[in-house]
Amino acid sequence: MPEKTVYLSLGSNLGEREDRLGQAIYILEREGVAVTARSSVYETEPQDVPNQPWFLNMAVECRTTLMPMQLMALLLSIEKEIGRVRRPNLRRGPRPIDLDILLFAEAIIDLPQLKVPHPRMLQRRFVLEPLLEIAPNLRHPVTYEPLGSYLRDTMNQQVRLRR
Ligand code: GSY
Repeated sequence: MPEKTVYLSLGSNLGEREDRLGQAIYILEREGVAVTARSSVYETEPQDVPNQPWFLNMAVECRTTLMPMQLMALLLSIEKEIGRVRRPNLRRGPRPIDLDILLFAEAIIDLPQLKVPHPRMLQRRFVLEPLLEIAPNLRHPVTYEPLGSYLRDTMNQQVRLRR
């Protein structure tokens, strides 16, 4: 498969959160995925599941020859590798690392195991803010709207740059 540009969201709300983001990037590169841009790290209010610690989130741009399902399998294996190393018995609590495919070139994928663009990315400030930092001109492959136009509706969600 020819090389494609993909965007990933990284999040952690357990333990040494910043180390885990760095570890995920290290493993991506170790496995042959070139990380070509990385956003700042943001401290973000938990969405979906309340009453859990705040997350650190960031976005990365990558170049890869993997197929979408292969990339997803790699992300799952990285989640396992990081989770297993640091907290073998904490399976249902907050996750040490979460890795999501946001965009895979211009692809639109609607499989039970994988949906791209990420179905909730437009409602999540913790995704949009880091993503727009590294790729301010991206458009959504389904709506063709600039991604920046979705940010306004997420401004009630708290996000701050980590210093
Ligand atoms: O979907 C990724 C896991 N996740 C997050 C996250 O990464 N950041 C914030 N702020 N809230 C979240 N809720 C879930 S689930």
